[in-house]
Amino acid sequence: MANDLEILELEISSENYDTGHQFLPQEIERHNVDNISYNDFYWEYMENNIPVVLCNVSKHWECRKWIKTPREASNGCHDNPSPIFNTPHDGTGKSINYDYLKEKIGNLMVPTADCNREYFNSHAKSEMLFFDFLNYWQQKREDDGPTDASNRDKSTDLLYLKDWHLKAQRMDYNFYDVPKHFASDWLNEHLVLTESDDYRFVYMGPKDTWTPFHSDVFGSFSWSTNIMGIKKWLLLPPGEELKLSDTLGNLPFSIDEKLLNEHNVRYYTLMQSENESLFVPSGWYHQVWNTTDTISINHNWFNACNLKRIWFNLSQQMQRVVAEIDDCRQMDNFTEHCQTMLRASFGLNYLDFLQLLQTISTRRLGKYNNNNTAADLSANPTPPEYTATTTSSKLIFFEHYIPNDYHIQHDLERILQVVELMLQDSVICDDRIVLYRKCIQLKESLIPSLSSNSKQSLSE
Ligand SMILES: O=C(O)CCC(=O)C(=O)O
Ligand SMILES: [Fe+2]
Repeated sequence: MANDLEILELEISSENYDTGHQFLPQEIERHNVDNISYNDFYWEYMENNIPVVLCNVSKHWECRKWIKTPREASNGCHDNPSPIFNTPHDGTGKSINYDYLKEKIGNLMVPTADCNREYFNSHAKSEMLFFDFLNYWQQKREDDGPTDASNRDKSTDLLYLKDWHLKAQRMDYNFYDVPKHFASDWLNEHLVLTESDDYRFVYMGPKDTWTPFHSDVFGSFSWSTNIMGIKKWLLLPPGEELKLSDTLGNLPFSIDEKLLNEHNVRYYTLMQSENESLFVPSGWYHQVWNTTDTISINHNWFNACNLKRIWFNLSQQMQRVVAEIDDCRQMDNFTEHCQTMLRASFGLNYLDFLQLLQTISTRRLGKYNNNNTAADLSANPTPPEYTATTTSSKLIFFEHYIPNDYHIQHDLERILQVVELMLQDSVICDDRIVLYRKCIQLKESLIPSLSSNSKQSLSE
């Protein structure tokens, strides 16, 4: 784990970057996490919306203790020394440390998906106790042995513990560190501050569990770090998925290379190993298979780089909602009704989005009034995580990172650009009372600070 008091600066600058081009690499590139700067990752991959793998990410994370190496597994630490139990499915001889997991986490309720059962274009979901899931997994290993996936029985359940908000449930358990490259995360910054649902997840799945074809919530980015095992990913650049849609515009539930080749789809195949983080850009459809027993941690998020895409998706979804209930336009509170439907279908409505932009800008505007540097903060550490009391003045992300001044200014500029777009939206223009006023207020709060800071940087 990183030193608790270590504060790192997230430094971006505008120099040497020709962004806005969509240059797709031959294959997904890999960088050692220590050899790619925050600035290079920011402009080359996040801003251009290109996938990349960062290697050696999780070597010091506490959650490495969730697995046992072959030496630990055979030195008598295991409760169950059966030979099959010690023949895991990842070919590396590693196995899951069930006892440690039970002791550290406790018997929480966890969400699971049955990968052998499709239910409304998803896998059938249920909840179970964590210990029951671990017992199921342990039993499955013993029953299956190192067999081939093709002759596996599809009529029994194949449970995948996924989308588990473990960090939110066990706030004091520091089992991982967000890599600095992924630390500009407005979604979780806002949600953790306001104590709302977050997008920080743990996944645990036996060999052959999988996630169907999808793109991520709101059109967000995701990062996924493998703690144990190997995942196979098929990833499609935005728009390529349309080649697979049927006459009604529906996309397939599941894909494979054969289907993609038949439809001339451009795609990437990636085998993601232990300790590697994949950056999944906005709007890239993907399907994922656990080719071995796998544990991973992931976040969904957005920031200045993909904010416009999120707004575009939100407004597009709003247009669909409005069209769906257009015959009720005369009813009282039509817009509010649409907002409720939007939140139900998209997970976010206009007010939620504005609220998020408000939090993000208030905290960054506050930074100008309380200009702490990384050195100040290391000498005088702040309380952990974002809590409701650390709002505007303490701009620290995930306990370790502070953005440089250029970063803050850039964030605010991008927010202003999106607010300008929002002010052209027909739903916002029609609702002069709430939404339009909020947009104007936000715009007015941003303009003085941005113009004075750009003047300041010009005179320097
Ligand atoms: O690992 C998985 O099963 C799915 C992960 C995923 O879809 C993502 O990180 O966006
Ligand atoms: Fe995903």
